[in-house]
Formats: sequence, structure tokens, C-alpha cells
Amino acid sequence: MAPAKTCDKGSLMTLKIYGVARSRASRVLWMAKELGLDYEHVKVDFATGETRAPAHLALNPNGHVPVIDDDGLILWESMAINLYLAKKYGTGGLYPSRTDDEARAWQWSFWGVTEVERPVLTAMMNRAIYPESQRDLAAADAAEKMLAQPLGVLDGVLARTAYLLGAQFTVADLNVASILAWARPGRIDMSAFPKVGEWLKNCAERPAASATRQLQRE
Ligand SMILES: N[C@@H](CCC(=O)N[C@@H](CS)C(=O)NCC(=O)O)C(=O)O
Repeated sequence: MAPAKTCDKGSLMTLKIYGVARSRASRVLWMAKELGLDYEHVKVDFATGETRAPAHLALNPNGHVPVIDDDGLILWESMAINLYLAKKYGTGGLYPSRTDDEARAWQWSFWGVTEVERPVLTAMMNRAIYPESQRDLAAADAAEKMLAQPLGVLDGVLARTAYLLGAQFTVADLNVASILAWARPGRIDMSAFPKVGEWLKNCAERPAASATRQLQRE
């Protein structure tokens, strides 16, 4: 009998994750580790131009990572990938069973990329990543000011529940925390948002998150 084509531990590996760990692919690597999936990591590097090579453009015409190939399904956009993986392999755990909670997981994932990602990335790039001569510190300061409003929203929610959908860590937390992980290198002052700081620490201390950071150092 042919082996089952699933990504369950111990069976045939069919999931490929494209993108170096120091890119947004880290979000997907974190998810795969949370779910205990076997996967092949294809370390396509944005810094070498590999994301714009024809072979990669055939997978993602946007020229970005992450991309996954899950048994023939090619999918890009980090939030969509994580929602898909969590639903397929983690319903009832990382992915909510109830439709209203599912909708709230989508809400937080869209919120993360539309309200938070751009300013937190701007702060990180201009305070930590670009060569010093190319940093725009005024842009970083403006980005930090823009973050005050959404961080206030998040802090208010986290004052009432430990995690975004309730008592349990879910895909909603992973997706938003993976964006806000850039707040530390971006030197965003979290002192006015203590609940966000506490929640972020709890998310970051999860073994799967820590294992993903290890990949970023390799
Ligand atoms: N919205 C996309 C953004 C993907 C993205 O911009 N990825 C960057 C790396 S973090 C990239 O691939 N840059 C290389 C390039 O644009 O050539 C997602 O969340 O997946």
C-alpha cells in the first residue's frame, strides 16, 4: 500500500517552505514547528536576488518569500499560509473550531499586516538594519508614533484575556506576534503597553518560537 501523503510526524514529507529564516518565512517556520510538521526548508534568500530568479518567480510572481508547496498546493502571503497550515493541521488547537473565533483569527491577521507591519518594519530598518549612513531616524520616530494607536488597542484587549482569542495561544497570536517581534530590534518603547510586552514575551518564549530564532542565527 502507498504511504499516506500527509505531513503528520513520521509519514512522507510533502511540505516545502521557501525563504530564509531571517525573512517573513520565519512566521511560517514558527507555525510548522508549533504544529510539529515535517518540512523541507528551501533557503531562498532575498539578499542574493534569488527571490527574483525565474525559478522562484514561477512559484511566486511577486518575487517574495515565504512560499509553500504543500503536496502541490503553491501558496504565498505569510498570513494566508499560516491560516491555511493551522486550519489543515491544527483545527481545535492552534486553529479555532468555532466560526466566530475563526473570523477573529482572520481579523487579527489582517489587522497585523494593515495596522502594524509597515510602521514596525520602518522602525526596525531605520534603527537596526540599514547601514548607519542610510538610516532615516525621523522616519523611525514617526513610525513609532503611528504604532501608539494600534498598540493601545492591543493592550486593551490583552488586559482582558491572556491571548487574542481567549485563554489559549492560537494562530491569531502567532501571526500578530511574528510581526511585533520586530518591535525589539526597532527599539519601540513598550512601557505604555505593558500587556503587549507580557504577551509578546509569552509568545516568544514558546519552544517553537525559540527554535525558529535559532534558525535565524544559523
Ligand atoms: N506580504 C508578503 C510580503 C513578503 C515579502 O515582502 N517578503 C520579503 C522578505 S521578508 C521578500 O521576499 N523580499 C524579496 C524581494 O522582494 O525580492 C508576506 O507577508 O508574505
